[in-house]
Amino acid sequence: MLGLLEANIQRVLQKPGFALPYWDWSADGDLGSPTNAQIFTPSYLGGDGDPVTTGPFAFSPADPATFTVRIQSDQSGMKLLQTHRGLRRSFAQPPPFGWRTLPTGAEVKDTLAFTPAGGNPVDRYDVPAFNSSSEGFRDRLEGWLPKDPSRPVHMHNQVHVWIGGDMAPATSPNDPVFFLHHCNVDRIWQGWMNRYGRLYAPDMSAPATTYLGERIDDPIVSPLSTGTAGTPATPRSVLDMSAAYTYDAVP
Ligand SMILES: [Cu+2]
Repeated sequence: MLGLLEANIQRVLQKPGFALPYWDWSADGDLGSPTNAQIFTPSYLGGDGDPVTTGPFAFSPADPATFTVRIQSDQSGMKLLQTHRGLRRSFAQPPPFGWRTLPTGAEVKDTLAFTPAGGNPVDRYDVPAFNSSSEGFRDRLEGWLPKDPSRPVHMHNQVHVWIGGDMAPATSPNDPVFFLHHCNVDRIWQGWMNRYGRLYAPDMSAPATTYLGERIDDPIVSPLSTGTAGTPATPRSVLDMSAAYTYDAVP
């Protein structure tokens, strides 16, 4: 999905060299007070508020071209509703619905170094039942693990929750910072693959009744996802993106 967005921005700008930037949120987590991070100044993505009032995504009702949110999820996250309003952010809210800080560089290192005991090398990536309780790199990076009642989310999830507002529900791509966040998640994944290899699970032996669309050679379930030749992307086809892009630095 990030590649599709990047390709469309390249087309609209007529700049084939345009690349989505990543936001290394752990560098701001290391600041201790990430509310003051440069990325949230008016010259970059603006600050927080309901609505956001600074930066390029500020809401100004008198301006017909102002940035607006048009779709939001309901409380359950299961239903999409129409709306017409400014972008919402609410930095550093208290737990359990918010989080005071961003993940740190030390936590990125811990996530990369995490090695489950025993098993096959691929078990480092993910293990059955491939859900939010599966001990492996995927759940660590997504931020479902380690399970800790006093600190329910980590890493990727923690960034969504720290920003809050529109970054919290399933419609979080409403906030442009979403894309910079997810480019960084992919960058950390690249750092992990540099260490351990291009490992992925589940493979095709996992039952399609439960895992169709998630197995290594399944087409990724999205009407929009296409590979480079117009064929559906699969997890295997996106394990090595070096033909499309590389990073200036990986953790
Ligand atoms: Cu996310």
